[in-house]
Amino acid sequence: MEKKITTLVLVHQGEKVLLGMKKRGFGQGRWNGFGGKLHEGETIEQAAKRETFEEAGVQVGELEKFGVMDFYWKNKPEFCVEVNVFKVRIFAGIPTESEEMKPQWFDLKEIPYKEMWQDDTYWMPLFLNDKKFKGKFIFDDSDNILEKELNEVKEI
Ligand code: 8OG
Repeated sequence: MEKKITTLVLVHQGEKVLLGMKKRGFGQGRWNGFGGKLHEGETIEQAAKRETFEEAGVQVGELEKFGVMDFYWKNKPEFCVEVNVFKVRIFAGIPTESEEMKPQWFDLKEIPYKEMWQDDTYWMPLFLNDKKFKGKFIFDDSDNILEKELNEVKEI
């Protein structure tokens, strides 16, 4: 099994959440939090902070871990992406466009789910209500969900 460990950081302040339009690579054309793969020797938290700075130009304070999910593709059974989801409430700097991401604030009532990964529709409401979760999703070749498992948990 080839497992890709990744991070995902969402800045959530009151009625707003900061998302970025992914301009290139995996997930291109979708709004998402900030994050990516770990560099050698990095912890998951270090990678989450580094990626958020590189992609959105903001330095984040405390990271709160909210979720862990495993993603599989039916036609690629030996490959798995683990996404570690963090919430950040405090940051320094001004969200700035990078080569990879174009950041934008969204009102919680106007989250662009149609332009996001399908699974976000399921876990984002838990996340925005401060609920922790674990999940597993299986996609087809077009990234449509074939199977899902999502559970709220007390501790992550
Ligand atoms: O480094 P790379 O561009 O491969 O990082 C991929 C980013 O996309 C990383 O932050 C994790 C995130 N991501 C997935 N799958 C999903 C998903 O299904 N939903 C969301 N919201 N983010 C995802 O890799």
